[in-house]
Amino acid sequence: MQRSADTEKSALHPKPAGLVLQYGTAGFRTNAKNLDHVMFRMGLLATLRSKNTKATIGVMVTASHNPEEDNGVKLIDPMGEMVAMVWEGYATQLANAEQDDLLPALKDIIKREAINMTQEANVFVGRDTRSSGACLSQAVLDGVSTLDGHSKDYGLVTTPQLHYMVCCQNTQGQYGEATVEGYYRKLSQAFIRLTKNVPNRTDDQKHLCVDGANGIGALKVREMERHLERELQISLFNDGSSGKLNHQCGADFVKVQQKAPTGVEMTVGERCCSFDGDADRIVYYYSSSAGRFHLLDGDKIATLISTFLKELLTQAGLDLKMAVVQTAYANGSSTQYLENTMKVIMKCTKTGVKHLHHAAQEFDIGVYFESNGHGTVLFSKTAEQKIKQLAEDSTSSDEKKRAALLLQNTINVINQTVGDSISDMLLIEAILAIKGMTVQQWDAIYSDLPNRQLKVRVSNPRVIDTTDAERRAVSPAGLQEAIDSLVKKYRQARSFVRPSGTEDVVRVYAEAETQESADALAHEVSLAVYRLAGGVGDEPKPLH
Ligand code: NG1
Ligand code: ZN
Repeated sequence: MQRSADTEKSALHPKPAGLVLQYGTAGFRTNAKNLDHVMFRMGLLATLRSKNTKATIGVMVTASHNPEEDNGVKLIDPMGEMVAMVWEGYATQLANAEQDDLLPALKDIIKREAINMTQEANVFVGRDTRSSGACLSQAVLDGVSTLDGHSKDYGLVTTPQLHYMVCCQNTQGQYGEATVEGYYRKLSQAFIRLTKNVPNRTDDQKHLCVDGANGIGALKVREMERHLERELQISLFNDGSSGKLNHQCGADFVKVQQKAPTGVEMTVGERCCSFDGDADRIVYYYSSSAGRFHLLDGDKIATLISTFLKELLTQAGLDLKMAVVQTAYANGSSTQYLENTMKVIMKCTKTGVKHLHHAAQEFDIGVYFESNGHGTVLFSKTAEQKIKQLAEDSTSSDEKKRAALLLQNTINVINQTVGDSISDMLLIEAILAIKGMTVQQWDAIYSDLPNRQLKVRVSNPRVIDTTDAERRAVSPAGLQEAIDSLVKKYRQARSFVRPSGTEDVVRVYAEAETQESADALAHEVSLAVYRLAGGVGDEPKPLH
């Protein structure tokens, strides 16, 4: 951005004066009409990051589970992970610079990171199905070309697909081929290898209802289907042909409302799942004969996957350290079950995928899931090597070899870069097939404690400061004491509060022995927040 022509280009993507946005838990996210300048500037920033890392960087245009009118942008680092924390700071700085301050802001980043501007840059761009996506991703591409970076526009892809492409590109194809077809081939071949030899699998067992949230996941499931050779038979609902994105459907709706999405024809006992708007989350569910809705969220998914992996490790005789990483939102029953019955190493981190991802990297095998269904499994290089060696060892027993081969194909079905609805779906379907398990049997592994999530409006949510992976509040004064004494009133109760990283609210979580208790506790804690942390608007009302 030295030349006046470049300044002119940036003037084509002007910033509305005074608008302030924050690179939050999941990047920038707001109404699409306020994002053109942010996109252009993220194109500039991704180009700098690419020069800085000498690697390809990704820019995904999406607002995930939020309404169609919104949009957002996330930056992807070289190995397919979320962008490094300091660069989140640069992103905020750059997005908020007034028009005249843009050049100095860029120069500041270049200086601080000692970026060699003659270094080549390469940026991958993708977008979800939002109507604003085409224009906004063009703004990103304009930003990249302004700094003479190369770019590749993948067009409509899921968020995890773009993460995958970035990782493939930067590992020179070792992780896979950096094409959407390559992604389908790698995942579906692994899935077919996992399920093909499972005896007596009926068509009924191969059947799954998928709610595509009227988003990109639906399009991509359709494209992938022909690679699955009918080993998985999908009935796709909310495919975007008529309904509105994320409206009354999708993983977030199902998890938060604890009810079935509209538009899905569920028969009793049938296995169903919902993706979110950019296909990086998944939850499962079914309805029982009594008409009751049963949700299998990220905690149940982590339990199924880690149990399966632990059994395989035992059969293979491999001594690998496996852990499950959760957040404070994990249902207490899941933590209890994994820790005490399964004897798995448990970790709790702050909310936000990057925290879970980093914690999971510390183990040979790290299974991480947020309760909302975002998660994946990470395998260390050592783990992958040991598994490979065993699979190729001609002296090992049949049982060990079988376990090692299953582990190898499990690794290949997983998108290790980030949570991925499609990859997680294939993994879960394969595990259920191999274990000969119904969705009801999976659900019965443990029973969720009833819980409730509420939001409280306060003038500044940041007055709440937390510690211990967000499970305790250190400020404002008296709040934690108030929560502690409310929790004592109920059996098996737990509650915590934290400022949201994506909305201007305080989130309240409560769980207890009964739904009535969880609801009452959540309400009472909301009142404490309202009174002690500067509530605005009407006082929170009881739920019943
Ligand atoms: P916030 O708004 O910080 O609670 C929400 C989710 C996170 C994560 C991010 C990013 C809950 C309680 N919180 O964050 O888990 O997924 O959005 O999308 O589900
Ligand atoms: Zn998402």
